[in-house]
Amino acid sequence: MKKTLIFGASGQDGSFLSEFLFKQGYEVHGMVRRHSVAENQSYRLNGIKDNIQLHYGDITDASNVFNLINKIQPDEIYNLAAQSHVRISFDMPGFTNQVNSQGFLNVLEAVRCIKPDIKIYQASSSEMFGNSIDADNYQRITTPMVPVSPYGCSKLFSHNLVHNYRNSYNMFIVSGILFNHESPRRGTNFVTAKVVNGAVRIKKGLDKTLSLGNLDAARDWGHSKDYVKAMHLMMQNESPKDYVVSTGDSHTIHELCNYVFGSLDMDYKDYVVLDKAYLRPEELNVLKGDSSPIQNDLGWKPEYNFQTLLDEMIAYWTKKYE
Ligand code: G4F
Repeated sequence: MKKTLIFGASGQDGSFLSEFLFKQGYEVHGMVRRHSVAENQSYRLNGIKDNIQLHYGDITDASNVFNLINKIQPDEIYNLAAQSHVRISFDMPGFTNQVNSQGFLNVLEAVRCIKPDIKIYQASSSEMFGNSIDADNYQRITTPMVPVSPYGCSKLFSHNLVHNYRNSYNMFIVSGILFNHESPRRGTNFVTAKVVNGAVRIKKGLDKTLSLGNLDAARDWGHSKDYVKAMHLMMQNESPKDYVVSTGDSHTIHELCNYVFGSLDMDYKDYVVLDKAYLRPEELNVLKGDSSPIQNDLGWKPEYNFQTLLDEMIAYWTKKYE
């Protein structure tokens, strides 16, 4: 039985990946941070709590990371631990860097010293591209990476470490450049879940308006369930290779609001108000990824599209308020 250790197991992706790997026959271990409200620590893992071994820890604690890897001796490590909110990274650049950059370095150093043949997946991000875009309006692995947020900069540091450690020590490390991916498990301070939750609350008479920031930005949104399968496929590749994971379909926040409010028989223009607090000092304007290499090489294909993803989220939040 293969053993896996997931850093960031209690997040959206960590919880879907835990379920997926357990079904694939893995012994699944997850590191979770201590939270003062115990229920908030691992509620996304409720569906798999009997089949995952959870360990308290924090990726910024090098000795903790070392001891855990040494104890478990996993075959595969997935690093999904992050301060993952781009706007908040402007408020907390130091913490973002500690978790997203130093944290990954702690994992790499521990693996290099303990068992360098452990395979490592690093959760990289389309935020690393910043406002670079190819002439055909897609971002791909060769598009220059010029991040526009402390979050993007911290992810680029770790993306570069993937290549540095792969080349220096012949380790199997892959970087998955994932575009935005959502689900009913998405936190409500990310725009898809915020819009869906907000629209449902307005429909139910619980709120009157929804405050948002920049409505002109465009994102390539996929489903987290599809994207964790891509992570696993990349780890089964013959040799380590980085891939872009995306749908290739991009929509503005206006279009997102239009679809969600429209599905609930409302016009978003009657309810959405602009609040400067949600604007970013520097914005990434358009994301649209070319995932043809992972589709051609590894046979990955997303099952969800923009509409089916949002339909699932709308159904989830509607039921939650019943
Ligand atoms: O949902 P978001 O906060 O996601 P963002 O910044 O694109 O980052 C997500 O995707 C990255 C991959 O590219 C991940 F690496 C990262 O961890 C995260 O998962 O914002 C999406 C867009 C932005 O342009 C933002 O300015 O929505 C715009 N927006 C407009 N009003 C808003 C709001 N975003 C949030 N969070 N809240 C608003 O009120």
